Amino acid sequence: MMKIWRRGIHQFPNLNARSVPKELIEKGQQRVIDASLTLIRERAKLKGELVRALGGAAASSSLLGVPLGHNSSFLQGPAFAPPRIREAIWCGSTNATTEVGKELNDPRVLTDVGDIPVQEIRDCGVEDDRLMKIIGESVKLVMEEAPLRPLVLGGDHSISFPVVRAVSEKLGGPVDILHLDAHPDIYHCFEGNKYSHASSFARIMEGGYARRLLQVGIRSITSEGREQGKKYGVEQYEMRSFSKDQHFLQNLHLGEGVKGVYISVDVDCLDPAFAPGVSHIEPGGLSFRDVLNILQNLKGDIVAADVVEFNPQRDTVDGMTAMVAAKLVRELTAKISR
Ligand SMILES: [Mn+2]
Repeated sequence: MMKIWRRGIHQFPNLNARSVPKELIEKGQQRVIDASLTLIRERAKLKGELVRALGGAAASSSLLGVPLGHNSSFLQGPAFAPPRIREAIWCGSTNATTEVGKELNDPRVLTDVGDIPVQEIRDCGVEDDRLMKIIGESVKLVMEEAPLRPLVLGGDHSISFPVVRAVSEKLGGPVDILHLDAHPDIYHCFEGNKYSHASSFARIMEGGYARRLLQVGIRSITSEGREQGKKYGVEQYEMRSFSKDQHFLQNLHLGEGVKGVYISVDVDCLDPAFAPGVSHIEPGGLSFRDVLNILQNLKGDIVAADVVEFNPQRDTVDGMTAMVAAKLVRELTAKISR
């Protein structure tokens, strides 16, 4: 009975779509896409005007949520992460000052342009080729409003590809990427999906959007992951040799001679003891302080960043991982804004 019912609801969209003329569907999709971009454009404009009116900011973090989970190979919970992260940033259990003394209440340090309506766009049948372009366009709309710089809330890791592509296209050249993750996410194609969250860095490297890619925290890597890493000249720092690499990684200087530095933080770079609310529990990871040491000591112009793969459906009842993801966002904010 349950099986028939499930099959039933999934067939409804197809049945309905068949009775609607193709042109009408395309027109409807375009209207939804235009409305979505208008939403981001106007919000970015509003926040940009505010920050410029206050004056004095050369670079300013602006949150952009990308609630997308369908390119995950396992669980789709990261689609629900952006509102949970915002809630934890402002929950009041801690103050609004970052460790290095930046005030998050100051719009010149942090603003928020809201979420891309990913679900609404997908509901009208828009496929991933187009959805990825819409995500990229949204990132560019934020970058239009200097001094705003996008701090993207995922979402599964597939979103890093369109975000990095947009950043590189907008700045007119490649960036250096610091990628913290248990996994290299560099399969040429995972389970038939070129946009898989396990393939985002293959797309980034083949597109030439990064000069250097440093992957830190790696402890779940297949032979394909290593071969792909070699093919693209990726600097893969595995956890098994972290004690040896630690000093180097906690004193990085990136982005010179390119357009800047992009930081991508998969929450599962952390040991599950620190962040249990992720889809892929992978023991033997970084401590929260390891990550902060890497981020806080990094020298370079951070042009954009993302925090991805927090899965609220796997979090503890008190939302511990939401707080962890929020603190990563807070400290990245401090890193970007000046
Ligand atoms: Mn990962």
